[in-house]
Amino acid sequence: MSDKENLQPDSNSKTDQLSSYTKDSEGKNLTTNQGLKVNDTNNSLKAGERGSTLLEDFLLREKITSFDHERIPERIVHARGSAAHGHFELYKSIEKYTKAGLFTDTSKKTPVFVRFSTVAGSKGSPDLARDVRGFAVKFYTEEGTWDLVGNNMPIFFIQDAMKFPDLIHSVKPEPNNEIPQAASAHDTFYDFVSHAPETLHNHIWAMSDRAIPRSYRMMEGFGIHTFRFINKEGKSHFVKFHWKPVLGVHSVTWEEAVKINGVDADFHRRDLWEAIEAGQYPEWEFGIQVVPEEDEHKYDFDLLDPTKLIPEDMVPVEIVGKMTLNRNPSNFFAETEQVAFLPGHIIPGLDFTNDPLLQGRLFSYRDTQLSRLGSPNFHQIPINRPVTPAHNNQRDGHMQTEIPKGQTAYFPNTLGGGCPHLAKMAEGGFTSYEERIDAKKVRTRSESFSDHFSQPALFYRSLEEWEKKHVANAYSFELGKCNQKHIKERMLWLINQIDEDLANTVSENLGLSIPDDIEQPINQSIGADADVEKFQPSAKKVYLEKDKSLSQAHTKFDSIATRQIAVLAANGFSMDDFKTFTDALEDEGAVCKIIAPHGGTIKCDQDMDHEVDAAISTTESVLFDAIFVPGGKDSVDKLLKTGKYSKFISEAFKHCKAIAVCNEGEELLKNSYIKSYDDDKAVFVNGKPKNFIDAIAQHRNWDRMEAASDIPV
Ligand code: HDE
Repeated sequence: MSDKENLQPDSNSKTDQLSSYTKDSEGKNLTTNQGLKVNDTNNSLKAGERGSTLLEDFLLREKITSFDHERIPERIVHARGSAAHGHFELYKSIEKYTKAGLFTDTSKKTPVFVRFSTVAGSKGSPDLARDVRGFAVKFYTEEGTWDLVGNNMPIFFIQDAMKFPDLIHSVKPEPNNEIPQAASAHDTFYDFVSHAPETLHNHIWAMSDRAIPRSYRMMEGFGIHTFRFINKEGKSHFVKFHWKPVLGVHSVTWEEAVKINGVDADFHRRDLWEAIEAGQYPEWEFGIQVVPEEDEHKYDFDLLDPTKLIPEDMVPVEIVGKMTLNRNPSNFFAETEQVAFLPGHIIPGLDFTNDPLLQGRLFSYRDTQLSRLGSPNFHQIPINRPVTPAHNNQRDGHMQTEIPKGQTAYFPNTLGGGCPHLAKMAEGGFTSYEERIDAKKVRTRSESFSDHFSQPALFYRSLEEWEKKHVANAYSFELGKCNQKHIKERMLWLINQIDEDLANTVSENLGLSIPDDIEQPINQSIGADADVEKFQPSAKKVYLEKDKSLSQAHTKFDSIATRQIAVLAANGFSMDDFKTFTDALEDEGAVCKIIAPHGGTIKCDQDMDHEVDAAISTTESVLFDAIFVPGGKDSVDKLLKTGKYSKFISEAFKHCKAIAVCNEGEELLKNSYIKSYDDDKAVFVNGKPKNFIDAIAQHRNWDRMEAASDIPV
């Protein structure tokens, strides 16, 4: 602990608390950990100029020992992540459902720390892997810390925590050769998936565009499990939690994802960091789906089954608040790496349900912090400290940093005045919801969990044609990467249960036929002596034709804020064109970047210098949302001489992005691989900035997808 950082204008109880732990070395001497001022940190102590190093060298030993031990185990899942600070605000009290302070007092701003992640890859893996994204939120409330540890998909792969190690072992790199990194497209994963039909729902989401978000700022978050809200009267309601991004839900294409991973493996991390640094704070609205206890058995699916969502058309999401992320961490390791999320961290007004996946998580997360952070005192690490004081009789352990005073460390006591004393419920004391239980102890799965096909089929039916095509391509890619024919055939059979057209397309791409006479896939989620027939997947049901919320075609398309626009220009570009477009784009919050043949500066036709944001050799089309080419003969002639500009613009067209060109700028379009753009609704030749802006807000012109597919870049 040392010098106080200046409090920032957006400070809150958590950032104030953190500031007392931050240190700043500006203007300070270099010292040892004991505060001894160091005169030379470049040379070790030696027996003569060319002699051996002395054991006595305590400066060398301290420096090297610290270095030798600076790594901690990476998270076993969700190792790759990025995080930010912010706050949560409540729009309206929902005290009819919950007594939690953050949901009843609209004047409160609750500090949050949010970590986004991929699941399968290691800490250094690329951001654009096809994968589920973690969406973990730590609310530092006045009643204690609440961790909502969710994902960007509303369901999970498995129904029981007992299968989690199997699922993860199958998707991680194969144990004999540690291949492939951050990829599900391999035999062991599909061996598992094809034998565990409960995975199919989350799996089809992972094959959709949701698994390759454009930005962390443009993806939804879900608590997944059904939780309980408890109100002041002690009444319980079932609840599912949702985060809806204010910028809408948008993704890149698989082909872009593959390229982005090569060009900028930190694409999502950088995007989050830069948006916050630029003051373009990411925001999500917080929504709840509430189901009264009496309706627990009303649905065609079991609310306790984490492989099922509640369609929003059946139970609408009620928006009740908003989260804003407005501060980047000061230190990646201290905050983003050491933050410890535990689904078991809840507060009065919330409780768990018997979802068997959630129940297992309540054990796993505390346990994993012990090996990751090394001590049961991980809650004392600054980022993990609650903003309310913690008092109890837990003591000692590795790296204890607190000094509890007094003679007693037990309860009840008289010697310590009975302190710390218990809290009555009226004082905010937590009590578990008194759920009635009258059951046999059994190791089994509920039969109400056996419907594995209805919801993947609902998801697929709800998609637009372009989204369906992406799903078919993803299945074809992933299974195409598998070596074992019997695994691919099993998968084809299962996909066929979801949708026949989808299975036909994939089977054609794989060059395999869909087996109709394979042995019924035995659901292996049962014990060796269980009745096999009883546990087979039940027949597909259609209780809803489509649910709009499942398709990204129905998200928000009303903003171009934070969108990255590449301005292709060289010396002599038209300042009038440039100003007309970039002023309009920047007024709407877009970020325009000049991509020139070289770094430094370029001159416009009015002889003014303009800072270049990137030389063409250092950047790629896939990093941008749209392209603008101002006119100016000299400029365009230069661009035409560099082949990469043609690739740049062709690629943007292929990926269905908006393109605007002015005057001579059209030559770039004519000299690209684009065959025809006359009728394209997102290509503008001497068009109006307003129309270009509207097209960027649409994210992509998917109508172009087929026509652009033959572009060879
Ligand atoms: Fe996790 N999960 N998980 N998980 N999970 C971890 O905890 C685990 C599950 C999720 O940014 C680990 O601190 C089990 C569902 C996120 O730090 C570990 C089961 C959901 C993060 C763990 C699940 C998640 C984790 C690894 C099945 C969405 C990253 C490191 C019973 C609702 C949090 C750690 C962060 C991390 C176990 C299933 C989301 C090993 C046993 C379902 C976002 O404890």
